Amino acid sequence: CNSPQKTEVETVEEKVNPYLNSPLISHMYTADPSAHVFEGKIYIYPSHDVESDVKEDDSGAHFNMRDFHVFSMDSPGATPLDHGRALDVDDVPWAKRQMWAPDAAEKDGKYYFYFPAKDKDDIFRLGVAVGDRPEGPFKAQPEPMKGSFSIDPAVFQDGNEYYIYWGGIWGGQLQKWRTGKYLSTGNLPYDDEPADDEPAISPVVAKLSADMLEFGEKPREIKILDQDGSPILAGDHERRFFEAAWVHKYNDKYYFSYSTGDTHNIAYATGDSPYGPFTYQGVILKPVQGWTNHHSIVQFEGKWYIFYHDTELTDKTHLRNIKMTELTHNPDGTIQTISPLTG
Ligand code: FUB
Repeated sequence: CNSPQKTEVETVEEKVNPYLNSPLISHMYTADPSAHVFEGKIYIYPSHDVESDVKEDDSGAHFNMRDFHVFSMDSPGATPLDHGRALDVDDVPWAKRQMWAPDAAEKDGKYYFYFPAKDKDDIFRLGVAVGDRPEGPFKAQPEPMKGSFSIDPAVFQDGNEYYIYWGGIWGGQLQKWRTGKYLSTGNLPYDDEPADDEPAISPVVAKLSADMLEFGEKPREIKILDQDGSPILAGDHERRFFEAAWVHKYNDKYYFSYSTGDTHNIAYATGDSPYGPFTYQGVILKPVQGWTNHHSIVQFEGKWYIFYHDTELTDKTHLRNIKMTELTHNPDGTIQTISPLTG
């Protein structure tokens, strides 16, 4: 409709918060969107949420996903194209269940798809699958990445180097690896956390091997520090790392962003190296509808965007829908906070 009144309203809305609050995909449930620009388009690698008969619990067993679809968008605001199933749990020899938040990277014209899943012993591992196109299909490696554990892999390319970040506490099992081996002392997902006055559990980073299929070095813990240089503590639930690691670079600074889990924020910390340490700066995205909060940040044609999810379509915490909105870096390098529930 070309009526002058409608045009005026649309212009105002666009200036305030373009795209915010519209599910990008509604023919299936999607979450944990990792977005990248490949071949001049935005490609989105989300989880594919499904209903299943597994009962809800604090370890997230009801997030019982089986496969992945890849989506592409010509530009922000366009309807994403569903490229169909890119990988199924039945095609991953080592994986049993819970195909959680994935990511992807491109190197020398090949595409590498990284995903967590529980192995036959119900321990989360990270897998890689390889394809010739950004949308897949991807062929999984027969074994998980050597020495891998926990969830939510995210790959960041810095020049010719590729870094993989990962980890998630509670259902993501990161706290069970504190000794270097999987050690579970109780049945509750929070049983193996440090005491409140100890440093919080660290997310992990490793450079990828040249063939992109394994860690290229010993994984390192990432330090997230307070402004005074002291570590964020395990009891500081408003600020400590929970899951959903993501890294982007802006004006030569590295931004490590993550979910605070049970306080539902996407927080961020900045540093001078992809390995950290990172100093806590604040909140990028306040809680969304639904328990989980998980995002990615990408630059497209000069503007920055955050992809995230909520439960607008279902109001069920395990049946989510992805969204996107613009993200603004202030002149001093801080990021403007987005409040999805209040606009
Ligand atoms: O989608 C399953 C899990 O929920 C992800 O791995 C977490 O980051 C949370 O979003």
